[in-house]
Amino acid sequence: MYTQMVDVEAAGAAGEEQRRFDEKLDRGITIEPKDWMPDAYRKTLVRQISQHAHSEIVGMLPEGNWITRAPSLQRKLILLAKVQDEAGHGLYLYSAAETLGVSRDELTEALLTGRAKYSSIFNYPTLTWADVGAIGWLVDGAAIINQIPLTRCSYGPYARAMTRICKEESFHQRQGFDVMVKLCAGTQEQKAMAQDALDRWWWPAVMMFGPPDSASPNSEQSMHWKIKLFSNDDLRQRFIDQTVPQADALGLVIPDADLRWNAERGQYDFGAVDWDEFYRVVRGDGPCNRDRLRARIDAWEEGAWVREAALAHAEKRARRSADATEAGSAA
Ligand code: BYC
Repeated sequence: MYTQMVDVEAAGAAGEEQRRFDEKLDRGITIEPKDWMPDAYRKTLVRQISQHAHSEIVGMLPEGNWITRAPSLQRKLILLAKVQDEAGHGLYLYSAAETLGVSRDELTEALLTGRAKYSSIFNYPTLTWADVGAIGWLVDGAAIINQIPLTRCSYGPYARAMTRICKEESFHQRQGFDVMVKLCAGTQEQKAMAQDALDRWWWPAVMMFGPPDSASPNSEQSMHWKIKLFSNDDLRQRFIDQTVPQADALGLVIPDADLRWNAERGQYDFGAVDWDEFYRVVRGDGPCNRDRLRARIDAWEEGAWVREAALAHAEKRARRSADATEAGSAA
């Protein structure tokens, strides 16, 4: 009898919390770390934000491959700055995930043991300098389209991290486009290199937005919670509509025979995406999955002494400051 009464009360309290949470979502008030939130909302955010953080960190690798081979000092400086920005994005995002009660070590372990996902796009190789241009233009272009709505997502720390990230992403995209402009205005060989990079990066960039809405298990709930504001297919269409005129301006051909303007819809129609390839890459069987993971594991292992030294230093400072406080209060 008593137990039952307690249950009803608890359910009533939870119902009240849920009602306040729903009201905040309705009124566009952000949810903050100490606010009550449904467990599933918290879990979804940890999943998405950590996958996003891992993508930034793994995303440093394909372009990092070209830092030592950039064609000029200026290009090298720009690329260094971009890759450093990506490390910073990873850090903002890991910090946002930590506000949900997971530790950085747990997240890192999930990445290094292959349990966590990261964006499929970073499992493709960067074979020529033009790939650096194509990544900035297409991959960062796709990232901006996906991430601008996230600046208005319902979870405050994620939304605020995204505001800062998006500002830097727009610089990244412009640097990529600028590389493509230069190559396309160069020799025939340079232009062919730019076309080859577009041929290889186009479809993986189209896939970045995730599976079609009809096969996206998380979309409906995430849109209800206002984590996602637009569906995968809507954002994919936006990316294609924005990018086709840019390819035209460069004088490059998008590798899709079915791509054409649909005046009735006011959007481009495009060909079938090879979703088998997408799932293969997401499952770990892309051209570079093993290399990417190996590089992250090596970096983690080689960085162990830095983490140990930083921890020892922090402990020493904490001990000294505690000793000083004790001495002060004894005096
Ligand atoms: N790759 O139900 P869905 C960057 C997974 S960083 C791998 O639609 P959701 C940059 C998905 O996780 C770019 N996996 O999921 C960095 C889910 O698996 P689980 C990263 C993918 O979450 C450096 C399953 O498929 N951007 O731009 O509702 C240099 C079903 O999908 C992918 C972000 O992370 C994929 N492409 O929607 C340059 C943005 N797509 O977890 C550039 C934030 C889907 O159920 N994330 N999956 O096992 C998002 O906006 C959403 O998480 C997604 C997927 C649109 C990506």
